[in-house]
Amino acid sequence: MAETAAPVTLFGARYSVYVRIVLAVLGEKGVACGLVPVDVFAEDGLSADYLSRHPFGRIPAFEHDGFRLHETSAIARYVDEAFPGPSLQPAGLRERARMNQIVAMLDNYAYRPMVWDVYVERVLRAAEGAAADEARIAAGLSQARVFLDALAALSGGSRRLAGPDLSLADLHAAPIFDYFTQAPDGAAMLGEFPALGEWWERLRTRPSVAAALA
Ligand SMILES: N[C@@H](CCC(=O)N[C@@H](CS)C(=O)NCC(=O)O)C(=O)O
Repeated sequence: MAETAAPVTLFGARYSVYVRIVLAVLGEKGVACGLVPVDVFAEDGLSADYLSRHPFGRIPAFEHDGFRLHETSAIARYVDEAFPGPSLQPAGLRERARMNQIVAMLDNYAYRPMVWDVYVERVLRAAEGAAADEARIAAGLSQARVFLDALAALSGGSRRLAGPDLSLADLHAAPIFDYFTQAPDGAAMLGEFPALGEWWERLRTRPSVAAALA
């Protein structure tokens, strides 16, 4: 049995969507963690020590009381179950399946188009003084619309994405929506989904989320 008071360490960088998801979950459970900086985009590559924690060379990696883990959704579920406080996973079988479905949709159909195709091309490229790839933005927006249509249908205007209570689905979505809505095209598209827009306004100021996104 893991010792919940044992130190929690996260390896990664604060700009990372996936690091931010884990920070939000830790914040929600009131768990302090140390963040060891790892820059996956460093020119000299990743250290052998880091690759022993994460053989796929992504961030984050996680350690608690000697237990090492990578893959954000596994880390999030572990943190939720290892530490006290309100559960971030619905008790009902089907509600929990719905939450897991939304998390998988975020990983597979939202992260790349909403963050890399829309945010990086529209916001980051401009900050770098580089030209945006408009075709990539258009393709990303088109995939984002499919995702938002599906998400709106599944969440059905409920207070949170997977029902009335905050869950891992909301915390998994937050950094992706934060980056997406920094692009004017992204914010305008979310405006076409009023229930999701209200959900996002409620979520973004929640202390655990605001701290993770800071
Ligand atoms: N499946 C991984 C994905 C993590 C991931 O893609 N992290 C990004 C940063 S947000 C990364 O490490 N990117 C580096 C790369 O793509 O080379 C997880 O769930 O943790």
